[in-house]
Amino acid sequence: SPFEEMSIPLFFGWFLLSVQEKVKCTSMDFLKTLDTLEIFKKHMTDFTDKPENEVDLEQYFKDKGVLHCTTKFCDYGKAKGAKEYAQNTAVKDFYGSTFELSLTALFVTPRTVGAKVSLTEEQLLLWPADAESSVPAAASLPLGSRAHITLGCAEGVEPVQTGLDLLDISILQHEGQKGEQVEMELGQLTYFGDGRWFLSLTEPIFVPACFSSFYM
Ligand code: 2AM
Repeated sequence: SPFEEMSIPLFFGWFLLSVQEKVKCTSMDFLKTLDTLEIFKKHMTDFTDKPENEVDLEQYFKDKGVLHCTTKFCDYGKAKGAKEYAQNTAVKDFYGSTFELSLTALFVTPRTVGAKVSLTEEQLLLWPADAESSVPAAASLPLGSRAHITLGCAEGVEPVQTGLDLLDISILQHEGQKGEQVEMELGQLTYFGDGRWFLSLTEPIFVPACFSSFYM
């Protein structure tokens, strides 16, 4: 019935608790530093066709609201596998539970800025089996490789792009590409070409998050 359809949310995911502002500040600080680095300025044309101007990454990316790590995009039941996911035992058992997410990297592309989330074995129980393999080039990556928090999107870019950008970078890392590397205070920054920047955090950022769903 149409009423059953309505009980499936837009998406399931982990919603950050109490640390929303702290993580947003960390992201802003990273962007503020990144766009002042010589190595970034050298590759600035990835972000602007007017290289005589400076790029202000804090302005370039727009806030996308409440910080979360999507597990399953359900589109109110219309997405492939949505009903099966909503009925999964782990999903039902863990609904409303609090977890600790480990943010292990920050990444930037001309489209998105995000944080990579490294999932534990238990957290992987909530991860859909096809999250990576639905992107053919990413099918050989380990389960959970797409897990991320969208921190911002460029004008006109939808947040679904953040996970695709992370997969794109992860494929290069999986192939053993080294990129151009520089040290930053928070860890090692790598430039992979085409505006793709990846900061591997020396100390992961641990954040409390509630497994729940979003309807509106
Ligand atoms: P995000 O997980 O990268 O932030 C609502 O649109 C939420 O669902 C956003 O958080 C968004 O991206 C995610 N989302 C939208 N479409 C998606 C899709 N096709 N696959 C996976 N996640 C999607």
